[in-house]
Amino acid sequence: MNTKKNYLWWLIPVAIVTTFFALFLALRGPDPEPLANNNDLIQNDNPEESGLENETPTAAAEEKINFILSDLSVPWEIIFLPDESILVTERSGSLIKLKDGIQEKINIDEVLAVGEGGLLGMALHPDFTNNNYLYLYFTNSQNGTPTNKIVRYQLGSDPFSLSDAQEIISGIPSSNNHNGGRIAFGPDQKLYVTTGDAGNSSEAQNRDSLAGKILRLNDDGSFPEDNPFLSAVWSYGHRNPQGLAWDDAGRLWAVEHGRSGAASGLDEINLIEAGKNYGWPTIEGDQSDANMVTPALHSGASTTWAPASLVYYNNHLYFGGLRGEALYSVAINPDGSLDKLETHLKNKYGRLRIIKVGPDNFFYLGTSNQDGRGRVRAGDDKIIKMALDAWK
Ligand SMILES: [Ca+2]
Repeated sequence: MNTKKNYLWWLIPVAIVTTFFALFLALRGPDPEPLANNNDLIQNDNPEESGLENETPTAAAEEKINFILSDLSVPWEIIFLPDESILVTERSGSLIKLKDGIQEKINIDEVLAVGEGGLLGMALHPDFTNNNYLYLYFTNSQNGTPTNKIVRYQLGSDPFSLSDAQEIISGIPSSNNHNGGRIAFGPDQKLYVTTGDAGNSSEAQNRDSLAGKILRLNDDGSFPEDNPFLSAVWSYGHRNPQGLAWDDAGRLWAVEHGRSGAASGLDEINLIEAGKNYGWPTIEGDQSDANMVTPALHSGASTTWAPASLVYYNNHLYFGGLRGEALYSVAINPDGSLDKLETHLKNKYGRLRIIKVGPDNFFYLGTSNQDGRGRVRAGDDKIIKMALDAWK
């Protein structure tokens, strides 16, 4: 009898603690929103720290999404440095570095940001680890005329700096619209460059003009001897290509904006081969010509993707759509043809310009809602880091 009584006495403090704990839980309310649902400037960039690696495939997709940068002005390109920092260009002329949650910024005074021009593409030299060469494509004023050029810099990390500016190519026609601007080193270690027709469509057919082309350069800006026309031109007849990617078979793919304005649509994905004519402005859509290449895939006359980037990953091409406000993907068939186009994240983040796959196997997307054509959302523009299956 005594033993039982002692036991009950011992239970009283336990009951009090339990009651207080229950009251505490009730008063505290639900758990705070996960990181992915707010737009704080810097969020947890590390999948281990953010717990992403512990998520099962059935976990809410939102938890696989982090906004790693926000309040940007038209981010145009993202690249990943060997030291795990991330560089972002803003069209207005700044280069941003993000490392361990810390942002640093360089303003490039020479940049002339008008219309679709400004600081656009960016690439690392294939031997960046040894030479620290960073290539930037931007619009500037040459004797009062807006012109696009590529400048190679030595990138310093401590302090974050650009030095030893070396002009690689200049005189690429610019105008309010159609400035091209994507640059990338290919598997052949050559620098490929997309240029727009700068609003003068006939120049795309003029092989002596740098407008409406895909160019191929040596790393110092000279043209390789095996280019098809003894010039920088690799392919021509382009309207405004803005995405370049190589697949595992070494084939070069490019996306370009089709006709715009009242008659929109007819955006293109092309398989790019040396010396070929991609038709603008002579043929569009399914039209053909003996000496011109019809696109591997196009959007049709009534749909506009406004494809603004391109990346190859796991046998698929992915590209961001501005007016389409979506991320698009298409599988490459074994015969090299393209499968059916798929649309993801439609209207979720607005206009999507950049898509990249990081060395961490996450997608990095950049919005473009501050470019004067979109509906600006809280925190725009943003860089969104996303697990590869986040939208599924
Ligand atoms: Ca074409």
